[in-house]
Amino acid sequence: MARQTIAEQFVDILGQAGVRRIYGVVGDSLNPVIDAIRRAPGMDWVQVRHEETAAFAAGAEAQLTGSLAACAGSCGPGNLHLINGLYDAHRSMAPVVALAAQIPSSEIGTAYFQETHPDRLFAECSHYSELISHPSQMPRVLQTAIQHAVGRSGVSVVSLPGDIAALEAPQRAAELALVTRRPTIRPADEEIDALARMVDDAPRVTLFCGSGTAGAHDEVMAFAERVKAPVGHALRGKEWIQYDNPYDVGMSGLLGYGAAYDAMHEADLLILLGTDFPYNAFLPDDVRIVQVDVRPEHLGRRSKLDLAVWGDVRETLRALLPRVAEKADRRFLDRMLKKHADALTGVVDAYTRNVEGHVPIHPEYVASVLDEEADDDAVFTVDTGMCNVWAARYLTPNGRRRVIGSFSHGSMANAMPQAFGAQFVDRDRQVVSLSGDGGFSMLMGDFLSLVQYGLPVKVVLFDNSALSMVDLEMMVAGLRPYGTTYPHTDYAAIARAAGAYGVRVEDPKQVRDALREAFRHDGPALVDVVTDPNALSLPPRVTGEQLAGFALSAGKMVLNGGVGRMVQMARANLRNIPRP
Ligand SMILES: Cc1ncc(C[n+]2csc(CCOP(=O)(O)OP(=O)(O)O)c2C)c(N)n1
Repeated sequence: MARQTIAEQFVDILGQAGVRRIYGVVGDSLNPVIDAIRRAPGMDWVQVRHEETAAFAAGAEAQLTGSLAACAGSCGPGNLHLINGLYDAHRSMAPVVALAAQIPSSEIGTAYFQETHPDRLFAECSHYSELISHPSQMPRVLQTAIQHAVGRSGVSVVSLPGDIAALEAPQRAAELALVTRRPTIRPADEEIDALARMVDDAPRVTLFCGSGTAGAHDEVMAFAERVKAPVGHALRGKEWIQYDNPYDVGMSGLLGYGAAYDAMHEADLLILLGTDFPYNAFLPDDVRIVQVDVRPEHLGRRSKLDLAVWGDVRETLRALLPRVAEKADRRFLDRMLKKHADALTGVVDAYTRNVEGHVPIHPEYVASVLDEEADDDAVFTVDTGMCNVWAARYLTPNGRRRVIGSFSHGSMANAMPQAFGAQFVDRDRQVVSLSGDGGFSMLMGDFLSLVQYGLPVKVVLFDNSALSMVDLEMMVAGLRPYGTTYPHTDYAAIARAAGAYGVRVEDPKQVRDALREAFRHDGPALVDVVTDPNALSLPPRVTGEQLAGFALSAGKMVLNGGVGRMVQMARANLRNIPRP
C-alpha cells in the first residue's frame, strides 16, 4: 500500500469520521493539507472570506446533523480568526475539529513571522488542543481529537506545522476504530428512586426544559401528563419542547414570556431538564430543585440543588415514569395554563394593533409574516441582538423546523455564517438567516461566499440602522444610548452588486410578497427590510424612572411584546382542559 503524508492521513481520517467538507481560507502552512483535500474523493474544501465564518458554518453543520464537522485556518492570524466561531461551537456543544496550521516546527519559540501558539490560544474554547510536533503522533492525536469532540460534544483543535504535514506518516490509518456517536447515559437506580420519591411528595411539580430535551419530546409530555406539571422552557429548549405541548407555559429569562416564571416559583418541586440556563436571578430559591443533565459539570452551578441527576433526559424520564404515582389534581397546572393564556392575550392586545400599517416597518410584523411564509421544515439561523427576541416570540416550532443561534456564547454576526453551513448540509432545505444590520455587516464579506457557491440561503435583514439591543441595554441601565447608530445603507443594492437577488422593502404592505419572491428565487437572496429602530419590545406603559429597575420587575419579563401564534396555542390548551 502506498505511503501517506501526514496531510493525506489527516484528511483520510476526518473522512472516516464522517466529515464531508472543511471550511477555511488557504495559506502557507496549510497548503499540504489543502492539496490533500483537493485530491481526496468525498471531501470538499469550502472557501470562505473570513475564518470566523468557517467556524460558525462548521458549528451549524454539526448542530444540524449531530455529527462531526471541520474547519481550518493557516498559521497565526489565519487560525486566530477562527476563535470566536469556535467559542460559539464549543459552548453550543457542537462537535467540531479545527485544524490550526502552525509555522515551521523548527521556528516555534523564536517569535517567527506569524508565530502564535494555537495549542494555548484555543485551550479555553475546546476539550482538546494539541500540537503535532512529530509525525509519529499521527494518527493518535487526530483520533483523540475526534473522540473528544464527539464524545464530549464540543471543539477539538489540532495544531499542525506545515513542514510536518508534508512528511510521510509512519503508518497508514485505514483501520481506525473511531467513535462517531455518544452513548446514552442512564442514571443509577438510587437517583431515579430518590427523584421518584420527591415527585410523589410534591403536590405541585414544574418542568423547565433546555436543549438537553432534544429527542425527548414524547417522554417530557408523558411525564408532564402523569404529574400534571406545567412545562416551561429556556430559549435553547424552545425548538424541542414548545410544539404539541398541552402543558406549555412559555419561556423564562431575559426574553421570557407567559407564565414560566410563575410556574417555576409557585411549584413545590422544580425539575430542570437538560438546561444550563445561565440567569440564576430567574430561578427560585425557596423551591426544591432537581436538575437532570448529561454533563455532570452543569449540575448545581446555577442554583442550589436538592438532587443532582447525571443522565440523559430521555433515559431518565423513561426510567422514572413507571416509578411515579399518577397525580389526579391538576388545579396547579390549569391555573398556570390560564395565567399563561391571559399573559399572552394581554400582550397581544396591547401590542399588535395596527402593526401591519406601521412605517417604518415594525420588526415584529416582519417576524410574524416570516413565520407564516417559511417552510414547515425550514432552518432558521438567528443573529444575536433583537432578532433573538423576534425568533423567541414569533418562530413557531413544530419538531421539524430548526432554530440555530449563538444562544450560549451570544456573539453577533453568527446568523448568516451559520446559514451558510446549514445550507451545505442540504441544498434543498429552506435556510433563512434572521440578520441584524449590525451583525450582517460585521461578516458581510461572506455574503460573497453564498454567491460563489450558489447557496440558496435567504437573508432576511432587520435593517434598523442601529445596534438596537444595546440601545435597550443602555436604557435599562439608565444610560443615554451612544455609539449605537449607523447611516442608512442599501443592503439590497449591495446584494445585487454581489450577484444575488436583493430587494429593499420600506412599505409594510410589501413584506409578504417580498419574502415569497425571495423564497421562490433559486439562489441566494437578501430581503432588506427597513425596520423601526424604536420598536423595542418594552412592556406597555413603562416610564423612564421604571426603566432602570425593570430588569427586576415583578413578572421578570424584561422585554415585552407580541407573541405571534403562541396565543392561539395557549388558548387551545385552555380549551382542552378536561371538564369535570
Ligand atoms: C461580536 C460581538 N460584538 C458586540 C456584541 C454586543 N452586542 C450584542 S447585541 C448588539 C447589537 C446587534 O445589532 P444588530 O445586529 O444591528 O441587531 P439589532 O439588535 O439592532 O436588531 C451588540 C453590539 C456582541 N454580542 N458580539
